[in-house]
Amino acid sequence: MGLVRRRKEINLMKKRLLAGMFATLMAASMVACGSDGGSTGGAAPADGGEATEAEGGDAAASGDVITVGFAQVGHESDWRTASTKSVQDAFSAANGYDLQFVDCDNDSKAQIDAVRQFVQNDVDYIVIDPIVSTGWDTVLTECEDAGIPVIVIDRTIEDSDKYVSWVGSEFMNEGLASGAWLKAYAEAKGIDDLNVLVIEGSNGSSAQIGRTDGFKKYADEEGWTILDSQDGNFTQEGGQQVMESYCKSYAGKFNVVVCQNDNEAFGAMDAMKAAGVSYGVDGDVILISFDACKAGLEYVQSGDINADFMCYPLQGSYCADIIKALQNGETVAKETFMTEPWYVAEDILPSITYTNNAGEEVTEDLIVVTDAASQASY
Ligand code: GYE
Repeated sequence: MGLVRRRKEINLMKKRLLAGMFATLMAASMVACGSDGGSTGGAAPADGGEATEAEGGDAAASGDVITVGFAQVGHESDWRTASTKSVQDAFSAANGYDLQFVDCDNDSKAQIDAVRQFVQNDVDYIVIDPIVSTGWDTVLTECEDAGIPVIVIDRTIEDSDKYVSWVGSEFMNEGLASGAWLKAYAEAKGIDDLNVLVIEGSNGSSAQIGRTDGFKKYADEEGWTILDSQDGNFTQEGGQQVMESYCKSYAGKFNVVVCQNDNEAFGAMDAMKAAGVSYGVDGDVILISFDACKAGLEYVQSGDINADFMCYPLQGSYCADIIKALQNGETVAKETFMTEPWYVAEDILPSITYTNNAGEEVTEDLIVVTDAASQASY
């Protein structure tokens, strides 16, 4: 018997048990709202445990379609478009999946509602890219009680561990990378006074938190001035709006702009151009970005963006591998980290050695962007 079918039977038993308990509570009366009693009273083990039992059987191979609910952040950036396509490709009908896809449009409440709807729909697995990193434990407990394994991709969840596995990036390292590069670059160019404007990603997302904290660590250590740091919501429009206001408030006072993703950098470039501020390799402002999507790397190649730190979005196949492993009763890693190269416009520093968030000293090559590099990106 396939794992999916077996889990569904266990779910049915759990549901009957919960329904029975609820009826008993109601009969015993005085219980105003019995839902909590039901969810905490179930004797069945968590489904994450069941998923790691050596059960064997591939649902797709045995003809069972595996239903996956995916609560995606939204559609704010090139990164996101690539992420969505990667998950849709991995969980295609041809691969034996029925994918229920919800674009949550950067609305945390809509995302929680989407997950609850997946539980109602009794999907086999739930995949979440969490818009914000907190506020998850209640709904993940509901998934666990329903016996549905949750896989988290990209951004992290900080206030619950009720998921089977996470696949994504170490955002703190991305922030540290940008600081380590700026330190070395400024030294190489003889620039000793750094006045920085930061355009942050969506506040409360782990991507924004890690990139902000990692860069700030260097800024604090090196005594750089961070003039301002505002939310650009990971969009081109947001980047442009924040930069327009920065150009007015800090005219002539800044020489570094850090955009926490490429789309914000595209908007910031438009705003600087309109305000007559020059940026990039031949400009007055050093422009740093994250993601290294194809369009971002083309701007590095043309010298408009000085450095771009890759965040790798093609996580769909990793996610499908996790589900296959669970189907086969194998144990899966709790965390899988993406590898993320650093891209630069100028050939002046071959590599940079820095201490990452795990306290390890690592040397990263700096890749000078060529046609091949930009065209190979997503
Ligand atoms: O950098 C940005 C997107 O969560 C890592 O979200 C992701 C970020 C990515 O909108 O472009």
